[in-house]
Amino acid sequence: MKNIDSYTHVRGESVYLDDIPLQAGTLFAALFDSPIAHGKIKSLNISEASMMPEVVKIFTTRDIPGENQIGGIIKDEELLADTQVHFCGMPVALVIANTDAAAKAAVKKIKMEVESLEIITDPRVAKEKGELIIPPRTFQLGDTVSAWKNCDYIFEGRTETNGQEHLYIETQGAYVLPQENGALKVFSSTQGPTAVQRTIAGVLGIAMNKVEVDTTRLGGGFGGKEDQATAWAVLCALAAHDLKRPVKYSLHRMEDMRMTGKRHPYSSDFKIGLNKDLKIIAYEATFYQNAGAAADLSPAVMERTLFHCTNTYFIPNVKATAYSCRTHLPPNTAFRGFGGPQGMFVIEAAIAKAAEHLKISATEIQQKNLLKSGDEFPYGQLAESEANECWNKAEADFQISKMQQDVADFNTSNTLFKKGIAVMPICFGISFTKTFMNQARSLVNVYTDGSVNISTAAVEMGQGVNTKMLQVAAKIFSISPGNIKVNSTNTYRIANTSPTAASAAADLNGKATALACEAILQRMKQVAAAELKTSVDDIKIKDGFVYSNESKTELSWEKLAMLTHVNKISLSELAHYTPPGIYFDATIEKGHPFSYHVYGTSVITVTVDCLRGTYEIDAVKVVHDFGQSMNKMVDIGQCEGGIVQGIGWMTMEELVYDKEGKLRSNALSTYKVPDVYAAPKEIMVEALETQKENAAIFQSKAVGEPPLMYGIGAYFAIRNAVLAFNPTAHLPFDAPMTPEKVLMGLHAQIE
Ligand code: MTE
Ligand code: LUZ
Ligand code: MOS
Repeated sequence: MKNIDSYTHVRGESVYLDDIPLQAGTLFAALFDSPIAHGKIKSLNISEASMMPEVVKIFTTRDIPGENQIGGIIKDEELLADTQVHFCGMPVALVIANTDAAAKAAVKKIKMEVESLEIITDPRVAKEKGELIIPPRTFQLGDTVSAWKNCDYIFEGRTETNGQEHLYIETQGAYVLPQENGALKVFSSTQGPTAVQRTIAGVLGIAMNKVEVDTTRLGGGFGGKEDQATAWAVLCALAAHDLKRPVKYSLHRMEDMRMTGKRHPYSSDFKIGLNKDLKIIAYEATFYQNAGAAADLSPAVMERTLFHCTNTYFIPNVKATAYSCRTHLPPNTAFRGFGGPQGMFVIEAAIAKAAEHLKISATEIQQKNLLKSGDEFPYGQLAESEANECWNKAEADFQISKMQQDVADFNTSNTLFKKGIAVMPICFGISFTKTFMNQARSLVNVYTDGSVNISTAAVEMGQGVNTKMLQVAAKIFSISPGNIKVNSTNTYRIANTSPTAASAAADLNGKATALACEAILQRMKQVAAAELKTSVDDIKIKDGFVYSNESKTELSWEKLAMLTHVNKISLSELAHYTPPGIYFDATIEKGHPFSYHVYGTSVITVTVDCLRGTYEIDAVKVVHDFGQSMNKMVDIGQCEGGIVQGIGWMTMEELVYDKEGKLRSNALSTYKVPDVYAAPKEIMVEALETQKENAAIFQSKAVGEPPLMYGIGAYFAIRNAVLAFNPTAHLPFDAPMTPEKVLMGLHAQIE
């Protein structure tokens, strides 16, 4: 089934936040944000700005009726700076004007004097100074201290992974309409409508039941709107509540890049020990997460780094410690993979280092240590592994060894161009690691004409979740998809929602939708049985008609809907779903946090131009564990997008903050994302054929985040190509592997 949005997307008819027709009297917002990363506010002068034509009001902390607080996990983030600024881009004053241009012009007239305080941008420095968001956490399995003795080889090293700009096509924004009795209707481009609702209530000091948040779809979120869509909606709500007029704020791209947090940069240390058979005996890692100036989702992101620190390998002795370090960057946030990719890069770097010193291919170490079913993760859960199945199918379908030989042959006969190859096996846990967040509700209404309306907590952001919700209802009711509509996500229809995140939206909301549909179907079957004078067990609905004892009747789905209503039986159901069997005890850091894991193996080949330092990604070939995909087009689209996004993070997207904490890569002229030319020449995604049971909706495993991590292979493929040119190249494990770094690496020697 095609993505149900494809028709309106192609025709430009899909409605995003900026497409909502404006009510008469709508006001526009703009922010004065801090130009300095850390300091005491000495004075804030808004008088000249207030006198500007068309300016209606300028809001500062003094105008906040409730709490000046937007922190989700920890209440450590002010909406508007009060006495201090903590990062460049921190909101300080909100200008409301009759036009967008007037609001922006007035911002330029605001003057702030700041007494500078020390600026920290490096997470290791923050850790040394005791600037931690939460106490450190350690995951442990076996005993590394005694295991080192049994290792024949031990390698140590350090890695850096940089942040990543989300670059959703639709920037952040919100539009708030005041309603009667002090209520607000909020249109927000958010992955988390409930977080927006709760935070508006807190900042305004009103009850959550007065805040209706509605989200039709996002032009991409990628985690950047899980938490960080909230501030803009709250600012609009603050003004709309006060002025009793509609208020809109849709960020300019440069404002968005400057003011919002990104994927967390990490600096990490590793120590890996292997025996003669290349079994990894012990692994230690220390992660320094650059959280930025406030917690945001950093504690949860840090936790997932620990969960994924051994990627898809079984290592009997592990000790991994993570620090969430407070710096003066914008608070960093969720980004596809949520700390997992950062953890996985480090173990892959450790394996690469071992392989390079042992003069073997990293694939030998990787393959020997893949998880088997029953192996224990460092957090206590036992694997139901597809790691070997994916690797073996990749070997069978793509002939990895032959590909490696072809690369070696090419490299012997070419001097200025070198090819590189790397294999990247992945394993990603599905569930929110905060166990209570794994719940969802779905409201299904069947109308008397047989048409169906579904509301869930899932937010459509291009990942196709609405299409999947529709498929669930179409399959259970056995009616035409054309008879079903999926509603916008709305906190008045579905309350207390988890954000659409953790790749879990289709599972959680799909299973809730399935429960709701089954309950309605059961009632309708009872009505049909009474009407046809047979037992419920003999009734089936197939392709829009009631079947009695396997034979088609005159009773259509539409007639049955009306008949059910006339019998005073409800055609609506609100169902609640929470996955069974997951728990985690943070006091011992053990449990069964994930419903299941998604596995896969990618093989990446690249060609490096050794004169220029430029490179091309030749091919990415993947065997991916879909379970049994309920929508191949959507799921392969998720793989392709994730792969390219992962390659971008690892190779070309270079986030640059200077020592003053100012973002230098603050526009698309200085921040390069993969375009169609930089994307791999070939992407091939093969499904691992398996009929095994799993906990996913219709056995169709979550697919949103895992494919991003295939992109990590691009880093190591390029590294291998550089080493083929210059075996003593100086190449620290410092991602992204930009053409500049490749060029320096190609021609520099290890000191
Ligand atoms: N795909 C598109 N097109 N746009 C997005 O913003 N976000 C990703 C992924 N795929 C995203 C996307 C992220 S970060 C997540 S967590 C999942 O989609 C969320 O949706 P799901 O739970 O329905 O997979
Ligand atoms: N968000 C979250 C996530 O709040 N908890 C998670 O475990 C998670 N995992 C991946 C992506 N977003
Ligand atoms: Mo995705 S990082 O869970 O929004």
